[in-house]
Amino acid sequence: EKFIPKGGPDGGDGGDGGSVVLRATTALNTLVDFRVNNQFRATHGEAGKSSNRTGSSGNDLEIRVPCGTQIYNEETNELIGDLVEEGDCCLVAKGGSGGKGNTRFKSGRNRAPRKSTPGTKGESRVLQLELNVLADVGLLGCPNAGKSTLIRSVSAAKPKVADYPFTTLHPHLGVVRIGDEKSFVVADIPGIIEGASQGIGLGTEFLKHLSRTRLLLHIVDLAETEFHQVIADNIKSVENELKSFDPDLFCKERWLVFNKLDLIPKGQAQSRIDHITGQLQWNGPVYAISAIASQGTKKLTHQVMQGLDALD
Ligand SMILES: Nc1nc2c(ncn2[C@@H]2O[C@H](COP(=O)(O)OP(=O)(O)OP(=O)(O)O)[C@@H](O)[C@H]2O)c(=O)[nH]1
Ligand SMILES: [Mg+2]
Repeated sequence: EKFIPKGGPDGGDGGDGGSVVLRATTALNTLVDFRVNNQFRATHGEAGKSSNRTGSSGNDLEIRVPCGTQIYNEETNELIGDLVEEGDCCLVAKGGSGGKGNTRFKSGRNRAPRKSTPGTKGESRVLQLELNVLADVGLLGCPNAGKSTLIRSVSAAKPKVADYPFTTLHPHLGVVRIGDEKSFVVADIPGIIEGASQGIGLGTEFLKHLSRTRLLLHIVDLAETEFHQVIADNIKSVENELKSFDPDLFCKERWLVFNKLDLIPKGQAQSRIDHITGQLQWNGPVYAISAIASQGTKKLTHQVMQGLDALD
């Protein structure tokens, strides 16, 4: 120690390195920022100082991610975090601990130890982030059934709508407001077809986005054909894809929503629906709407809100 005659060792401990933490926030809803900026490092701990002062610790680095982000260890594919709600966080790389200064090694015998131990290295990890859509209600159905048209008509979301199948390529979310106080979130996913679980069409990749919803609206184009059996079979094949993708999803509360009512000659809609549901032996809720004309959509969204409240 300087200036103190026969002063002993006075090297303080090194500070701990900062850790890297991911935290969920509702302020973000995509992971696109990580395409550009995807390497992060918390600050180092400072070296220990003289007069037995401990070096200051590094600051933790907090990275904000959207709610619904799942964090995987890229090497092992192990799920290491699942950030669902605002504020949920996950420590993904722990900072190293500071080394011990030479003061620690002072003893009766050794008054001037040269010894100190170095700090440990902080962890470094390669992660894969996946965003699972968090919605209350999922729209499900064949391509071209009118799912995107429905979400456009009941929310501010504006996914592409077009007169050809597989228009929607990515899930979209829309917030449906009921009165001033209530709302729910709907997810529009790409249509699925028979064989999707074997990779036909866009596959079932998107069905996983429905796994956390509480209610599924199965949208059906009632005007696709006059043949009830064909429509019933299409509904069945969507059900089969659901079942083979995930039996839990199949058991989830699901309502049938017949769409494109505006294209059905007056007075025929109910008997068509009765035939189809009869063929399916369907006992669940049934709605008939025209997404494009916003006919029946208000009733549907109000019932959905009530249904969600009841499921809570
Ligand atoms: N007449 C009529 N046409 C509709 C109605 N709803 C949707 N359509 C039309 O049906 C076509 C397909 O609608 P989309 O909303 O893109 O269907 P989708 O289910 O999202 O289709 P994918 O994204 O391919 O799965 C478009 O041409 C829509 O304008 C409706 O209520 N009445
Ligand atoms: Mg669509």
